Amino acid sequence: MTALILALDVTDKTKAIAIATRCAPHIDAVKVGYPLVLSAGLLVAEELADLDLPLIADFKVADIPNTSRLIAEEVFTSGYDTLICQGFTGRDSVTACVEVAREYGGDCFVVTEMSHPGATEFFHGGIAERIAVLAKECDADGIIAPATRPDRVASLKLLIGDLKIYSPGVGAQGGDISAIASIVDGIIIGRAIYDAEDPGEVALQFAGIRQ
Ligand code: OMP
Repeated sequence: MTALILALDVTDKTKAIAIATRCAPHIDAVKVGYPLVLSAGLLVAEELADLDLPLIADFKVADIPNTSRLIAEEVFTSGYDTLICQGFTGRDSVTACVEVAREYGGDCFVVTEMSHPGATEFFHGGIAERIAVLAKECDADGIIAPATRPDRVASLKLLIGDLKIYSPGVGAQGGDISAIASIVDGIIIGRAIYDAEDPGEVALQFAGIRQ
């Protein structure tokens, strides 16, 4: 079954935890990124641990190998299960993230092509394809690919063998879950759930559609 991943981009920690708690029965993982961590700290992971769901740290790490390694170590020692890094930084930086993930028994996902309109400016023209191949060669666990462009996800999928695909862009960015759910391993959804009047109910609805 395709995983439903809540993007918890909520900067009020109390509200974030309340939303995640309401959604927890209907989701398979929680993704935390800069919005929540910059307001609540990296150790918000400890407070989310009670949910008993995998925690994904979305820092889209994009630095030199040494800095990427240091960031990855902080992430995994703080209780996160998966790290998201950018792939355009090249083989050595991606390898640094994957190696740290392995050291801690975690996973590393590599962004191949982003979901927003501006992403076509630089990711198209063969770059996303090269990053997808790189992710596979670096032994990453999966790629991030855009639900806003299901045809692109299908193309990238042909290049990655058994690597997984997590796909953001459903809902607020215009992507349709039913167009993408059957070809990816996880759907990442933020605003459509956390901005809803009843986030738990909306998470339940998405959980029903993605099957
Ligand atoms: P919503 O647009 O609110 O559903 O949130 C999408 C989530 O996925 C946000 O946390 C984004 O930062 C993240 N994301 C994208 O939207 N597009 C990408 O290309 C990559 C990511 C990501 O790596 O998760």
